[in-house]
Amino acid sequence: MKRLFFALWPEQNTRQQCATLINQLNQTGKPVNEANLHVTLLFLGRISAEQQAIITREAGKLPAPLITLRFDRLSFWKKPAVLCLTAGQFDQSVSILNENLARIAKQQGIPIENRPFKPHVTLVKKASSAIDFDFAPILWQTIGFCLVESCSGPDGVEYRIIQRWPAI
Ligand code: 2AM
Repeated sequence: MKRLFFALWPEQNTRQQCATLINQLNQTGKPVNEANLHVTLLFLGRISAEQQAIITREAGKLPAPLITLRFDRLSFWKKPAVLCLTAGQFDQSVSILNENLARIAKQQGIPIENRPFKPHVTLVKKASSAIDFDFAPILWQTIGFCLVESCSGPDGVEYRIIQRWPAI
C-alpha cells in the first residue's frame, strides 16, 4: 500500500522563490526541502493498488484547469506547528478540483478530512510561533495536478510524482 496525495507541483521559478523565502525566514524548526515544496490538493493516506487504479482512472476524467494562486500571507498554524504560505483570496477552481477529487476518493471508501480546503505551501515544520515578515507575493501557476507518493527514507520524507494530468 502506498501513501498518496494529490498535489499542485511548482514550476522551477516558483519553487526557487519559495526556497529563497525559507532561507530568508531563517527559522528554527524544520525547513521543507526545496524538492518537496507543493500544494496538497487532497491527502489520501495509504490506499490499495485497486483503489489507486480506480482513483487514477477517475481523476483522469476531470478537467485540469489552469490555476494561478497568489500566496501573499505567511501563516502560523499552531496545531500542525507549521509556517505556511496562504492566499488571502484564491481562485475557486482549485476548490472545485479539491471537491471533485474528494468525491472520487469517497466513492472508493477513503476517509477524507472534513475541514474546509485551504490551499497552502508548508515552508517550515515544527515551527514554534508566528512571525512578521514582509515578502513579495508568490504567484503559483499550475501546469495541471499530480498524484504523489510520500516515501520515508533514511534522509527523511521524499515525494515522488506517480502521475501528472496536464492543464488544458
Ligand atoms: P501539508 O500539505 O500541510 O504540507 C504528504 O503527507 C502531504 O500531505 C504533506 O504535505 C501534508 O501536509 C499533507 N497532508 C494533509 N493531510 C495530511 C494527513 N492527515 N496526514 C499527513 N499528511 C497530510
